[in-house]
Amino acid sequence: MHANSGGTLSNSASLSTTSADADQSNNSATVQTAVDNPCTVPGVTLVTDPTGDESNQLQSYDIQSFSVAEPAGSAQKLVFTLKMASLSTVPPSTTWPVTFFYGQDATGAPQQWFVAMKTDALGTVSFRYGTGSGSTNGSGNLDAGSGFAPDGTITLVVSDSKLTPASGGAPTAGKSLTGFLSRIRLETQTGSALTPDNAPDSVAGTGEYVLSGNAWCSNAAPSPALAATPTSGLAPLTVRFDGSGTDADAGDTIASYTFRFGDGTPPVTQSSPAVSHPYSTPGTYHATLTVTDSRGAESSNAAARDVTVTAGADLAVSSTGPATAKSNTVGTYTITVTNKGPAAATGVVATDKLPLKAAFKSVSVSPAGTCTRATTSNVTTVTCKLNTLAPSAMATITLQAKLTGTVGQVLTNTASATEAGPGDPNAGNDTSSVSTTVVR
Ligand SMILES: [Ca+2]
Ligand SMILES: [Ca+2]
Ligand SMILES: [Ca+2]
Ligand SMILES: [Ca+2]
Repeated sequence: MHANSGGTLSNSASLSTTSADADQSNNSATVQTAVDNPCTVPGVTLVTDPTGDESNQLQSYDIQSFSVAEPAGSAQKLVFTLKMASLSTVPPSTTWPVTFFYGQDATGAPQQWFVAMKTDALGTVSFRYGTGSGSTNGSGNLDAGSGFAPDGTITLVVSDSKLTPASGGAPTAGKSLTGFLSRIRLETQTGSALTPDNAPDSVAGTGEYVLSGNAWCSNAAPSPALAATPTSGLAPLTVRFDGSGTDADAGDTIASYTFRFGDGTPPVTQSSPAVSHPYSTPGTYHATLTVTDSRGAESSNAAARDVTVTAGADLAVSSTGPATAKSNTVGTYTITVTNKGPAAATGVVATDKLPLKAAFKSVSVSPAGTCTRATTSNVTTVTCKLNTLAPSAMATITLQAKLTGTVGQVLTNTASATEAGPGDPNAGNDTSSVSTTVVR
């Protein structure tokens, strides 16, 4: 489990049955897991230890706990916090270490390391690191920021690079430190020491810490990206918005996407990156996307797309004609083309395909229009230019043709309309047919 905000995670399981269950009080269980935050000192608690278990009854030797953190920043470093009962007095000739294993030594054996506060015989305080258990003075000084406080808090800051073993390279994100142990060491004479308190008491190293890397704790705000398809069209226009190009940054995911459509409708916040939104009214809309990443950072800017919705002109065609006709009689078809708007339609053309073998007789248009006709393979097509139709305007075409056929044959006349602009948002009403049955 990995979290950069401390707290408690709950996992609940429950069961149910379709048959009778007399006692439902024992059908669920919850496990709570405390989550330490490696980003904020003291960070992840590695070991806790009883109070008052130090052999010499001095609070300066009484370990309470120790922890590790990797605070946000570009510098790769570990911050250990060793909490003693008190350090209101700081005794001389003492080592307060945290030891652990990382990498391998020159023989291939696990490499033990220590980070420690030390006092010499005069009580001078130093902060040191090195290989081994802390019985030596080690390799060098710990980093700036190391120190102690009278309340017993010892802070030990070590650059990851100082923990470079003979084999394995310095610790980096994803690698583990293991076998944590602290044995307070009171030098009594050269080569021997008392260890008044140990944590764990068993003096067996314990635990594992997987490095997050300090950069992980420096959570960058996510950068939203928004695609829109289409970005223009006739009303009503349904636009699909897609934020899946959003960059959460390394090791992070996007927890929520908030879409604002720019048309006064409520924002939509969801965990998935795509949403479709209908625009019913012509206009230009500024749609935006903001996001929140899985570590709680909100985008500092919004990704945006402008959507242009234009008014269309919905032409509707209807037609009437004889339901029945005797062969070699003249039938009359009435075709109406209505512009249901909302915009004016330009370049309107109505086309009427007469039944097979029907012989064209006459055509007229009200209020105005010019018609031509052509015959191919015994089918005559009449084409009428109706020019511009204002919203709600209607044109009526009256067509006469001599109908021929055998008794029982069904003759079909089909009328349709097109426009040059601005576009017809509804193709379903652009065509109309009439069937005529030939009778005796
Ligand atoms: Ca203790
Ligand atoms: Ca102890
Ligand atoms: Ca992020
Ligand atoms: Ca239409």
